[in-house]
Amino acid sequence: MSRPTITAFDWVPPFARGQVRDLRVRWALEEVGQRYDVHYLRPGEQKECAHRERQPFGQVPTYEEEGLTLFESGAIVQYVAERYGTLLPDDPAERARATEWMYAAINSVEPSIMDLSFVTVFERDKPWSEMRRPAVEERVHGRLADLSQRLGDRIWLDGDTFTAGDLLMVSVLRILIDQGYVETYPSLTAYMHRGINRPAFQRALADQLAGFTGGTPEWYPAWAAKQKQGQQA
Ligand SMILES: N[C@@H](CCC(=O)N[C@@H](CS)C(=O)NCC(=O)O)C(=O)O
Repeated sequence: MSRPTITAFDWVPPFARGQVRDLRVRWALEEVGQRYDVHYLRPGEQKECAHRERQPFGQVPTYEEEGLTLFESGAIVQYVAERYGTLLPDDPAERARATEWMYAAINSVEPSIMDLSFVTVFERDKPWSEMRRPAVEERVHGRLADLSQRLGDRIWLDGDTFTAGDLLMVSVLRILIDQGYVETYPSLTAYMHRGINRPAFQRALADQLAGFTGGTPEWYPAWAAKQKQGQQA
């Protein structure tokens, strides 16, 4: 079988390095031991027609193998888990439980975390961001507290076995790493670090970081200066 190809960016701003969502796909492929190729996009290329054929919203990641093109990081991780085995249990009921954690990660936990990223990064210079921050932080803490409560003393979400549900949940929690949110919950912090200490994750992260070889786009210095102003205001 030929290797799958994923898409990733050849440049993102420094704060986003190690956070682009092709990382979860790379991690899943590393976990199952499948080598892959990367088709790098320069900034802006994601919105061109050729890439929108792969990803209707003009984003990364995508996944291609013979006769199949997929978008949405969660769907890709699920496909990799099902295709190659090892990241989802064979037993149908256990598999369904692991799958529910995949959806929980991207549907119940990630949205509030992304909301926080809009307030603290992407829309930091907007007048409404500081006003929204308390409510957004409260929602993030609500999710983290509930998740921490459910995790309890377990090693992984469903017990002793790492699954695609953990892979996505750790990926989502890690968006907040070292910002003091996850770190409020010791068991959740330990869980997140168990995930990111896995050799497969470390390989995936190193590969993503090594891929940022493109030149800085000319719009970036002005954008970064505006962001800095927003932070000082
Ligand atoms: N729900 C999508 C979100 C993908 C997404 O937000 N990708 C970002 C990078 S992490 C992107 O391509 N942003 C560039 C853009 O929207 O133009 C997924 O999980 O695959």
